[in-house]
Amino acid sequence: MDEINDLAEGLGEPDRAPGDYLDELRTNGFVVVDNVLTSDALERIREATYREIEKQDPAPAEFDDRFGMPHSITWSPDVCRAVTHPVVLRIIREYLSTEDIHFCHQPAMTILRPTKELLGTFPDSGWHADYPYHPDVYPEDRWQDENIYGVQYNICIDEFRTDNAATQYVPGSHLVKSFPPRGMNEGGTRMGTPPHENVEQMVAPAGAALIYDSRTWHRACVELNESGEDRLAILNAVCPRWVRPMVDKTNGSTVYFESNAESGLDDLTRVELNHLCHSDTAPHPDGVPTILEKQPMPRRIKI
Ligand SMILES: O=C(O)CCC(=O)C(=O)O
Repeated sequence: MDEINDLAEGLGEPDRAPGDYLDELRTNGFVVVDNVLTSDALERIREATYREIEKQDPAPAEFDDRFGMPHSITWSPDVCRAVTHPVVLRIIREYLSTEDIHFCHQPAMTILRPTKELLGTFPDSGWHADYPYHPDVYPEDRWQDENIYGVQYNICIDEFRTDNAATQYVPGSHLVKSFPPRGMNEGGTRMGTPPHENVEQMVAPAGAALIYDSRTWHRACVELNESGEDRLAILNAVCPRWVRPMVDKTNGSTVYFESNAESGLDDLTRVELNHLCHSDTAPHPDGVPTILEKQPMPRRIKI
């Protein structure tokens, strides 16, 4: 894999060669790419995020919640540079076996609040695979395909630790090629106890990126944020460009182009961001499964 020399402001150079990360992702379906953002960039992203949170009326919940602050590519040039990190994108393009990738929603700054009422509880549900491996988009019987149609690219703005709700996941579950079994979403998650005996957490330093195969079973575990502090992360669902977006991205694109955000970016970041966030969906190639428009889910009838 090619070495990458030019890094935009605020981007760090990962310690290992890109091919090492790719090998680990291919072996485990998950890899932590260290040093994607410098500590200065992290601090600027935190400050920009809290400026946005302060503008919210009504104010978001302070505890037991995880919410998104939209339009981060408009209010933070560091987010623009982070989501276009050339080493991470090279790894993802190789893993998805295509140069032509895009984001299936606009980069999502998420704030996971500390727990209060949920402390010590075991809430039901939350286990899922990521886009496009959703039951209403890519039905279960078609997952036997050997190709891979999505990875998640999450950037840790704060350290991900076991005591601040680092994402729970089941190592190797992408190889099962199906949704998490229903039992995983019933009766709460007790790590180490069936059916959650193999659950681990995606622990990583601040400034690292988590890349995982979208078929991986995983869960946001707000009840485990005992740290008393927020845990910030930027989430991205990355797919080949022929995979239709998860949501309508046009409002995000309009807000971005109507702002002055582009003028603060270097050319490489601007062009890559336009491609990932604002380009049209490519035509469906031959020989790939149909990724459906979101389907209404059948209502569960209790007998
Ligand atoms: O924020 C988290 O810990 C979970 C993220 C997640 O579920 C996702 O990216 O799909």
